[in-house]
Amino acid sequence: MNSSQTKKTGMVSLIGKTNVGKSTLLNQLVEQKVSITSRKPQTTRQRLLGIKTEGSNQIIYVDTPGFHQGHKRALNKFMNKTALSSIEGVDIVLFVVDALNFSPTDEHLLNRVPTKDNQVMLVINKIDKVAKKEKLMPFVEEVIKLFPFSEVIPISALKRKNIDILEKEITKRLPVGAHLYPEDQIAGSSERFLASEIIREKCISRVGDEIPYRLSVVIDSFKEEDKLITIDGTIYIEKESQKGIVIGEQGKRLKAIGTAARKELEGMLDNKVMLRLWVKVKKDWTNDRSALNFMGYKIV
Ligand SMILES: Nc1nc2c(ncn2[C@@H]2O[C@H](COP(=O)(O)OP(=O)(O)OP(=O)(O)O)[C@@H](O)[C@H]2O)c(=O)[nH]1
Ligand SMILES: [Mg+2]
Repeated sequence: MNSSQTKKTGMVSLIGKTNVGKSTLLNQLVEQKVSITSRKPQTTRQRLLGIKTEGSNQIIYVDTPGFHQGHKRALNKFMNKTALSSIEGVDIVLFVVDALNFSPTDEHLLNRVPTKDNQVMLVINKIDKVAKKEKLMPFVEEVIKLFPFSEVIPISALKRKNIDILEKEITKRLPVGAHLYPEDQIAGSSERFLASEIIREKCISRVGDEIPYRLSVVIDSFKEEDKLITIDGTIYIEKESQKGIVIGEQGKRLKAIGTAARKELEGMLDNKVMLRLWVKVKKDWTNDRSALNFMGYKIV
């Protein structure tokens, strides 16, 4: 048999409420960091791809912004729209929930998942946090009443538990088709975009709980020379008062953000990196469609 005839390729979307661990799971599935994560909600803002090719199988995972309710800014609408549109046209949907925590927001999103065409698996994440394991079964029984899931898989993305079982179930369901990406490609995003995300991740973990929602990073220039990559980036926030928070006393916080980002970028790019960061105000950008476009959140 011709080997091209036996090739299998599938698109697999990771869908779920914000903060359930979709990006952590994506990184585990492709065994590389392609999507930033944080303990704060609304971290992922765009649709991101992570690709895994093994032998004749290629799985293209789609990470999505976490679905959330109660926020009405243009950025929130963009994120929810992006999440919902990522359910369509894929071969498999992984509906990710936090173990023992199924809220009206999860149910609202589940009601938007079509029951035909897709194969939808229920992925119950963070089982490492469940002290009383006997509580898991009644939880599963309640959730599966709501939707004809093709499979239920309890996992811990953080502790890499049952990731192999999940992968096996996905592989079983891959349709026959030509591969869409070269076999050594893992991230769907450009290095430039990944750099902006890594800087944003370092900001998120170093500022309070509100600023992450109001902060975005734009790469102004990304220059590759023989032994050095020079990256200029701007951290945008919405108000003058937020500027001081990002910069910190005597510039200490910005320096810490820059150092942490540079170290990770050097590992990712396998090169020496010079990173220069600026902080600027773009008034009310999260609620301004043209500013969102400028930040790379393309509203079509
Ligand atoms: N205990 C535990 N924590 C986890 C697990 N998976 C993810 N987390 C944590 O949950 C938090 C959110 O993880 P993310 O991967 O950023 O979640 P997300 O669903 O991508 O979030 P959004 O992009 O905001 O929708 C982080 O602090 C993770 O370390 C897990 O299996 N167990
Ligand atoms: Mg995420």
